Amino acid sequence: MTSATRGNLFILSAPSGAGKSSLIKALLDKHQDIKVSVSHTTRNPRPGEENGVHYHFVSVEEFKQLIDKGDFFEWAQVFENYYGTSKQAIETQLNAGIDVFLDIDWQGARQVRELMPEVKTIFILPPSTAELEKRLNGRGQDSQEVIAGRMAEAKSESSHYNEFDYLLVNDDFDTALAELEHIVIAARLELKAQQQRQQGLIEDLLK
Ligand SMILES: Nc1nc2c(ncn2[C@@H]2O[C@H](COP(=O)(O)OP(=O)(O)O)[C@@H](O)[C@H]2O)c(=O)[nH]1
Ligand SMILES: [Mg+2]
Repeated sequence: MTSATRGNLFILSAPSGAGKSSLIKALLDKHQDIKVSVSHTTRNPRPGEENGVHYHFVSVEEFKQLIDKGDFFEWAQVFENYYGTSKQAIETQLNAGIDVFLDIDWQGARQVRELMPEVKTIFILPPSTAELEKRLNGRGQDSQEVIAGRMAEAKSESSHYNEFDYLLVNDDFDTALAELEHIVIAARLELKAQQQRQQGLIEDLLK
C-alpha cells in the first residue's frame, strides 16, 4: 500500500446567519471522506448541542490550561467566549489523507494561515442585509436590541471577507453547496497531490 496523500485543510468562516453550519452539515452528509474539526469552547451548550459532537464544552479554567499546555493549533476570543482548535484533532486526520474543515472565525483563520500557508480559506456572505436580519431574527422572540447586537457582530465578522481565498454568497443553498464542493474537488486535483496519487500512472506513461 502506498502512503496516503495528505488531506487538505479548509477554513470556512462567515458571519452568524450566513448559513455556514447548514452548509458544512450538508457537505459532510454528502461526502463521508470529509471531516469537520470539533472545537473547544467556553460558551454554554444550546439546546440540542452535544458535548464532543458540536463542541467540547469546557470551563474558562480548563480552556486556559489547554492554552498553557500548547494543545491548541489556534484559539481566539470571539465576542464573549473562547474558542479553539486542538492540534491533535486535525493532524491525525490530515495525515490519514482526510480533508478537514475548520469552522472558525477570522482571527483563527489568520493564525492558521501563518502556520499552514497551503490552507484553503472560504468566506460566506448572506445574500442581503434584509435576509441576514430575517435569519438573525430567529423565532422573532428576541428584542430589537439583541437583534441589533447580532447584526453588529455579523458586520464586524464580514469586514474580514477580503482576507480569504474564496468568497461564496449563500443565496440559493444548493448552489452554495455545489460551489463549496467544487472548491474541495479542485483542491484534490492540484498538481502536487495528483503527482503523488498518480505516481504509478505518470511513471508508466513517461518511461
Ligand atoms: N477561532 C476560532 N473560532 C471558532 C472556533 N470554533 C468556532 N468558532 C467561531 O466562533 C463563532 C461563534 O460560533 P458559535 O458559538 O457556534 O455561534 P454561531 O455564530 O451560531 O456559529 C463562529 O464564527 C465560529 O466559526 C475555533 O475553534 N476557533
Ligand atoms: Mg457555529
